[in-house]
Amino acid sequence: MFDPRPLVDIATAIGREAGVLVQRMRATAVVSFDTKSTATDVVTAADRASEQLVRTRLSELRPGEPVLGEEEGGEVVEGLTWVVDPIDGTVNYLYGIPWYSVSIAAQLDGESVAGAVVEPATGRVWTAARGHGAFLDGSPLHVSATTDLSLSLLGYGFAYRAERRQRQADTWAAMATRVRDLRRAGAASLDLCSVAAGRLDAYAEHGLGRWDWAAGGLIAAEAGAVVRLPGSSPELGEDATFAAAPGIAEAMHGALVESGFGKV
Ligand code: LIP
Repeated sequence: MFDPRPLVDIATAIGREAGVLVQRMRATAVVSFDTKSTATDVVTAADRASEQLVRTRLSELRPGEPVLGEEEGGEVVEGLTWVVDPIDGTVNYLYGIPWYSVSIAAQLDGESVAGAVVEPATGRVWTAARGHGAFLDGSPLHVSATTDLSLSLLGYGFAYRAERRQRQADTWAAMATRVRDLRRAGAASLDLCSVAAGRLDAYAEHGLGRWDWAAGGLIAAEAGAVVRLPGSSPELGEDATFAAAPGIAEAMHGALVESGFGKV
């Protein structure tokens, strides 16, 4: 019987090493950056250094297994693939906002079976192995018990392209009167972990990379969340990521659709 838990240990150990590196780079040098899809879509030297470290360590500990990373690319193949976001929440990192992560997941035939989301700024580590629960620093995680949409806290995000951001803003404006409040924290992996911990009751965003949701989506699901990954919920949009506490998942899904979320 396949046991994914040793893969969590590897993701955690390497994620911690990469976390130390990006913290040191943040503390000792001006954060240099380039841009990618738009002027606001940045990549720092630390993103690149972190991914290089993760790739090197995976080649040592898991020789021959493919890696898909945000900065150097790759592809998901049959069998095991490591999926890496070297710094998730790069804009937060650039501004010195301590809400970013190193996210490492192991996927089997494209489905996450193990994941670790490391918070370099605090040392906290979120983990999950498929079928074995989700944890924050070893303590079990459970989603919130909320059942009232109007009292729920909804996390969300924006794309980098301005024309899509306006449509997304219209959706969030429509949702603002249907939930308790909204939060835009800037790191998808940690937004998904926040749902797992009951710090958010739901989270939704379009346009994430596999590396953004690969570990956090598993952690949220293993903590009891209803999780819809890109391609699984056409009503929310082909590139939508959705996670919600089960008590409000259906109502939140419906409110998002009514607010135009599926058409942004
Ligand atoms: C970020 C996500 C965030 C999203 C940003 C960006 P990155 O990932 O974590 O949720 O809103 O646009 O995609 O680029 O920092 O790895």
